[in-house]
Amino acid sequence: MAASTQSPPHARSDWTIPQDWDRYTAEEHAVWDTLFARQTGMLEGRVTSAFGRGLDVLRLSRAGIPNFVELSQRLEALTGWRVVAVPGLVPDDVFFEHLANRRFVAGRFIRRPDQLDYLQEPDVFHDLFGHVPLLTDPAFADYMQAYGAGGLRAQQFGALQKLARLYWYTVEFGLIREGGGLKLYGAGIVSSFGESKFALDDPSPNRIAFDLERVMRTDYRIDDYQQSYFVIESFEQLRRQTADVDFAPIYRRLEQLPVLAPDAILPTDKLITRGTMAYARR
Ligand code: HBI
Ligand code: FE
Repeated sequence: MAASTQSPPHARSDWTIPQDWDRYTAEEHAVWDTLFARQTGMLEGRVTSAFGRGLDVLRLSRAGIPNFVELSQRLEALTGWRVVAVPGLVPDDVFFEHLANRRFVAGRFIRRPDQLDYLQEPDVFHDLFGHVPLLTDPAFADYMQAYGAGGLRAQQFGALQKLARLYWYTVEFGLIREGGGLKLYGAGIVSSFGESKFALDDPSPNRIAFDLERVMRTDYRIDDYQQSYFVIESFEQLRRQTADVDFAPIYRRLEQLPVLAPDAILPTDKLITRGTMAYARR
């Protein structure tokens, strides 16, 4: 495997940096508190119960940006995961290597008060509030590790794009069926005020039952709300379909099939809601 890009001079060779928790300003902690209060309010009744349990057991709260060392102690006792700080986006192989070893990489910086709704790079609010609560769920925790291990292998098969689509439509933008309705679990949704309403309530997007190979064929948008969301039955389903599963035969099969547009609907899809695409076409 090709060696990844050299880490920046201020980072360690695995791209991690000290969080330097003492250096956050009062204004930065206040941004966390504002986002935390707004998002927990919005998510009431909309998010998977595993997320709320995660917030509770990790004692994530409206009391400033969490200290990664303290958070990691609680998390490690539950599922063996830790949280490490990185300067921003890291190369794919570095990212996968951390996940495969149960280390979740998180940005240390937080968005400015005038950027509460929009930012390009994942910040500490997206990474911690969005991703870390579900790492307390044993099945989801195993899925994330399997994803990292699978990523290292996908690079050898030239199948990174397929695996990235899986991450996008589950870890970042997934929905789950729970208690007779749909609930949110994807970190990109649960950390976004606008999308946490849109993904569940808006008539525009498709909501389709999750199918691993179907998802691996589906392109996605990174610059706007999704046109299709995929709905899992349980985190156990994700674990079962990825942990100790060899994706090589799947990648070979998918080579023969066309890539699907974000709004595509197949005759074989189990459609939960057919989207009007009104928002997407506006
Ligand atoms: N780096 N810090 C960080 N966070 C991510 O979510 C991330 C990354 N590097 C690569 C990456 N994600 C994705 O491209 C992979 O899922 C393919
Ligand atoms: Fe993310």
